[in-house]
Formats: sequence, C-alpha cells, structure tokens
Amino acid sequence: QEYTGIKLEVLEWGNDVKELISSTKELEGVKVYMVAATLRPETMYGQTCCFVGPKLDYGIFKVNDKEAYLCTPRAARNMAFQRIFEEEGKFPQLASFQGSALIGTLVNAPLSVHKDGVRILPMETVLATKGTGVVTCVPSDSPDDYATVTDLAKKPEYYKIQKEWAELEIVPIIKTPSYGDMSAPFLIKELKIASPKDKDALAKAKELAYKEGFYQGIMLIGDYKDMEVQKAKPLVREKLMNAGLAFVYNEPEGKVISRSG
Ligand code: ZZB
Repeated sequence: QEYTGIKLEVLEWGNDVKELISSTKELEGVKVYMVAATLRPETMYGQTCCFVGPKLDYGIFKVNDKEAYLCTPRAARNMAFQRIFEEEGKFPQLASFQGSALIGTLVNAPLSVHKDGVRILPMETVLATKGTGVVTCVPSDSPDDYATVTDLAKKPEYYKIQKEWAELEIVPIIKTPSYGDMSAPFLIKELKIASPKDKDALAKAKELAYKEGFYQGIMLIGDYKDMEVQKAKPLVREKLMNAGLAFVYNEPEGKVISRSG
C-alpha cells in the first residue's frame, strides 16, 4: 500500500507531554511533525482535527538536526528502510509516550481551511498495525472520522477534551452525484450508523465513499476546484510534496491488516 505521509507540525504541546518535551535536550530547536498516513491527499482542505489511538505507543524519531517525526515505532522502522531518515536503517528515538498524552496538542494541518491549527484527539479504532498510527480527520469525506467527531462532541468530559476541539467547522470538499457535497454525513445517516463502534456498517460506508469519491467526485475547493478527483488527487499530492509538507510512505506487503478482514 502506498500512502502519502502528511506532516502536521506541532505548534503547541498538550499539557500531558509538555514537560517531557521541554526536558528532552535533543529536541531543542527541532521541529516536530506528526506524520499522518492517508490515501486521500485531495481531502486535506477539510481536516478538522487529527487522531491518535489513546492506548497505543508513540515515539518521536530524529530525521536530521532540524526535524523529527512523531508516529508509532513500527512506522518509524519502516521509514528507516525507505530513506526517509538521515541514515538508512536507523531511527533514533528521542521520546516515547502513549497516545493519550498527546490529546489537546495543537498542530498545523497542511491545506486545511482551519489555519490556526487543529487539535489531537482520541480515536479508539486507530490500528497500530496500519500506517503511522496518526490519522488526520476529514469528517466531510471519511465516515469513520464523522462518527468519531460526533461521539467526541457528545461526551467531551468522558474523553477529557474541550468540546470545541471536536467541533471545528466541516466544509464541503468533494461533490458526488449519489451523496451530495458531503459523502460521510450522508452515508452515516443512510446506513443508520449510531456510533464509531458500528464496525461493519462503517467499513461498508468507507468502501462506498472511496468508490464514489474517486470515480465520480468533483473538487469544490482549492487550486483544483471543479476538477475531477481522479485528476486532482496526484496534483494535490505533488503540491504538498513540493512544499515539503508530505512524502511517500510505503506499507510493506503482508503486514497490512484491513479492518474489513
Ligand atoms: C484522510 C482521509 C480522508 C482518509 C478521507 C479516508 C477518507 P485503508 O483503505 O484501510 O488503507 N487510516 C490510516 N491509518 C489508519 C490506522 N492506523 N487506523 C485506522 N485508520 C487509519 O485506509 C486508509 C485510510 O484510513 C487513511 O486515509 C486514513 O484516513 C485511515 F476522506 O486519511 B484517510 C472513505 C475514506 N475517506
């Protein structure tokens, strides 16, 4: 599987990691980016937050003297063999913590309409075995993301978050003939999905949203507005890569576990 790794620069650390970060000497003057693995770079305009698995292990890994990436150790290891870090095969770990410690951290989401940054929030269904363990949230076009932000906004105390972190405006990114200008909320309603735990229905909704978005979608926003998604997708990806905000991340064959089984 070939993903695009999106670099979300950390603007302000959440309370639970702040001290650890400031007491880590090797991070002085180093920019840290959370790396989200996506198959849909064309939807980055609609990012409203970014998810980590609260119980998963994460680390900060040194790329070079100026940059470090935050992801699962498993993903860092894969990156080390894809010439993403300075020295092939090496992925020096500068810090480690659980995803829960990152909640509330403010990051810059490239291309997002939310220019002041978006928050790191918990998503129970993030898989440790896929991508980077960091999932950028596009609730207009990803049913999983829509179900999760809806749930987070319903129970902010339970999740120990500020309600408004889960309530950034959701804007239309892609129009399709079957699902209108926001596929995810449309499909959540259509398939009567009540919670992020509704696994089978969400897998179905994801598949439908992928197909319709890719084959029938038209961009509603950005440099490639009015263009077919099929054509715009590689162009948005290229634009992000040229700006140094994204890179190619490959998932080794055979290790991918799909949620639909
Ligand atoms: C932004 C985005 C916008 C995504 C969208 C999807 C959609 P796949 O096909 O199963 O490989 N993802 C990435 N890593 C994980 C993980 N570790 N655990 C759970 N979800 C993960 O799925 C790849 C997509 O699943 C990625 O692309 C990411 O969410 C999420 F509008 O990034 B995506 C209809 C889907 N729409």
